[in-house]
Amino acid sequence: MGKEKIVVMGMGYIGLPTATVFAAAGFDALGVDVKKEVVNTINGGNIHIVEPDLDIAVRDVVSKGKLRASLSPEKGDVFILAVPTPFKKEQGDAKKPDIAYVEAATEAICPFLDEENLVILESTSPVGTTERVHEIIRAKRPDLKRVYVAHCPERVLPGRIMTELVENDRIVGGIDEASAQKAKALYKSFCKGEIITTDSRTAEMSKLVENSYRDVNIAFANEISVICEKLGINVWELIALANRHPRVNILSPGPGVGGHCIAVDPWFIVDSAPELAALIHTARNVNDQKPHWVIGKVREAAAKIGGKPKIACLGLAFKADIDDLRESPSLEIALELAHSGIGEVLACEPNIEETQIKGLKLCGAQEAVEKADILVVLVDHKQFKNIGKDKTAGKTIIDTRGIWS
Ligand code: SAJ
Repeated sequence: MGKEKIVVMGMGYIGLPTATVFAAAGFDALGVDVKKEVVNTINGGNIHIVEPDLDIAVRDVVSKGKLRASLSPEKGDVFILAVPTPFKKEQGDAKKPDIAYVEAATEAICPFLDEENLVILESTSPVGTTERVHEIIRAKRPDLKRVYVAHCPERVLPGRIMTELVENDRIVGGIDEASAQKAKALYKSFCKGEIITTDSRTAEMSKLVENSYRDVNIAFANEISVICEKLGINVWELIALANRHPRVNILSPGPGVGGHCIAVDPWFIVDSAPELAALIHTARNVNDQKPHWVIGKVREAAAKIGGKPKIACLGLAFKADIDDLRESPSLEIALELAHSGIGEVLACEPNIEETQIKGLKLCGAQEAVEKADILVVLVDHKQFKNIGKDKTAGKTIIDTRGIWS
């Protein structure tokens, strides 16, 4: 495939790095976003998200004129949809996927499509969404005889995006064989991993299953941790021992599951086969319950101490050594404790420079640990691992990540 023009819809955690690696591979990339400030930031050679090495790569391709950002699409050879696929904010137990952004982005590119263009859906999507993209294109552009459509789900880990984009294997699912092959040839331009082709529904399900597999296994660890607490067993020692078995590999319990992927994607499977997805559904509920269990533990500890104890919430991000607060159970716990009035919350997030988050005043780790009566470890940030036992002596410790256990 020659060096063509690529239009990427959505300049978020996936769209921007993807447009950037294509631009670095020699393509002319246009990044489209609905937010003017995002477009301006990128055109200035800067980035609006925190991700190692992305800033250097963006500055480079923007300065060479290989990546531009715009509020609206243009004609191109390849169109990549990298927009959010959240669930609907409805009350109730099970949650429904919301593919409105995918539909809107597809409609937005339709006027710019030409014969033989390739359209790729990268957003994590419920099974059937790629076919829906194809349907919209056919309805809006009946004049086009041949447009190739494929799904190529992203699988990169936040914090390692620039490495994993290039090195991970990729699954490419076409609405037909020719679409899959065309998409495979495209990703070969920068992807060092193996590119495996299938149909679009299998590719969609594969991505959902990968994240659900992790969710179910974390739920197992979380359930074990709650049972161990009741039985007076140190769960971290227990897991280390059980993992000595050659075919056992229990993951780590925590305060709950956060981020925008693992806590969301399993619902897409539950929604598509509610009566068949009992395990996946239960795992979601187990992980969603864990923050409430942690809050209960803090309440018990506070009641034992009496009065209004000082409670240090160590870490607010959804996982270690990042600044991402999306769907973070740690932030949920800290906010709930602050609102409950059971004590004074000293919240601490070393990866964030702001002094306040959602009304929660932030302080340094040292100050929080020194002043607090109760230390709640919510994230296993490296800064907390180094806090010595002498600093925590005599305090009540609720260590949800096992860094001091
Ligand atoms: N967590 C635990 N215990 C563990 C592992 C994780 O409690 O043993 C928690 C974390 O603290 C965090 C959440 O789970 O709150 C998710 O963290 P993660 O590091 O497992 O995954 P994400 O959400 O950062 O990225 C995942 C990855 N998927 C898989 O590993 C199967 C990534 O490869 C995907 O590309 C990404 O979701 C995505 O975009 O879908």
